[in-house]
Amino acid sequence: NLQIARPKGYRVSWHANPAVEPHHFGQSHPMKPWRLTLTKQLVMAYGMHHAMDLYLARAATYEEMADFHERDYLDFLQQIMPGDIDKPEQADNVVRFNFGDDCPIFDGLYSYCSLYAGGTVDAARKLCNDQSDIAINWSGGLHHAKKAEASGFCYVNDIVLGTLQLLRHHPRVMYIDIDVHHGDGVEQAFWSTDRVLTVSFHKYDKDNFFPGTGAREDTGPAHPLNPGAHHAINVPLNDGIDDESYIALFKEVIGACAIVLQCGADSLGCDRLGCFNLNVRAHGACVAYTKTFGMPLLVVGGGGYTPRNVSRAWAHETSILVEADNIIDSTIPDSVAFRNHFGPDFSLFPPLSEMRKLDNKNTRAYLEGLVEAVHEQLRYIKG
Ligand code: V1S
Ligand code: CA
Ligand code: ZN
Repeated sequence: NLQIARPKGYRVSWHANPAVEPHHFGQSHPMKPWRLTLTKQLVMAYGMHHAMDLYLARAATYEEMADFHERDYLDFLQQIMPGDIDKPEQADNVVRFNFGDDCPIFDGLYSYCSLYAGGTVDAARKLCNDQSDIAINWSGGLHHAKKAEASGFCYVNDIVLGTLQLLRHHPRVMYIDIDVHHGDGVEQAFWSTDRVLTVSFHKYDKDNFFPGTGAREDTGPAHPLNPGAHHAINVPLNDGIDDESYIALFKEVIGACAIVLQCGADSLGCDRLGCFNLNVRAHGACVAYTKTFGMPLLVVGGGGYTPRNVSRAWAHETSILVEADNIIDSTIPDSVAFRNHFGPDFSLFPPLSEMRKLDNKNTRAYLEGLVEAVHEQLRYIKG
């Protein structure tokens, strides 16, 4: 078994609770918490757990979640049971809080939410107490949840809760979102403050791709007296964006001072819901670039609907964060549990961009226009 030396430069912490993993959204639902089991198995088979401090995540308390969420909503989340959804007395709240096919009510829902949220709050606190430099919670990253509304497989917005913790110690936080979907819940939560700069890269098609928000011109409330003006950066993309143009775009847009990085793996090629064409290494290159800033870094998961590739990406990204990416073998270890999921190639880096070739509908001129527009916007912020 490979022994990985603890990185000298950075202290990396891993925040997880295995009780998140057995939850089921339903047979046909694309969100599979089991992908976290697969990720953990890969990370352990590579021996990366030796290079991190491992913490069992606590459940976030009701009061912690009420830092962002309305109590009415949390009360509903806490008491609703799977059989209740069709009860007439619950109908108003089910509609008001947006439960249904995307956000089903399943067994243990409140426990699932409080555990993934607790992981991100714990991770943020470790950074604030200077007990960690890079804190990872792959079960978090649920960026669509609103103050009093579930949305897009997300119920509690752990990213907002983690960011609120960071704001207690850091004057400013930068939020970067490489999930294929727009990070609307985080953007909306910090829409009116200049202390959080949100940046989301996503597929944008107002009428045909969830959630339909995140146009380039949506940059924060326009009023000159509002401090949040210009503090939302949206990078709307078309289908099939490839490694080279995505990495170049990411580097052009992201400057210094990154803190919260959402690593939704549905921007990989061959994702069940996503429509980009990225390989595991390119997704990881965005993580590696963000790490070069040397700022305290909170890393969370997010989307990702082809579990074998989600776990490949998040294991690879863990190796980048613990500085073991040059040491580990690209062949998946024989010892990994569920190894059959990684066949026939058993590689950490299968050629995803070749396996379901999508036309790259992002022309060079379109991407250059995006970079220019973002740089123009940043001039307002850098002041
Ligand atoms: N794309 C997509 C998609 N697929 C589903 C879905 C499919 C089968 C099911 F049994 C249940 C749901 N829902 C959607 C999207 C939501 C995507 C959320 C992404 C989350 C994240 O990766 O960003 C972060 C974890 N919902 C929709 O497109 C809405 C509908 C418009 C179509 C699907 N039906 C089920 C609801 C309404
Ligand atoms: Ca995104
Ligand atoms: Zn997504």
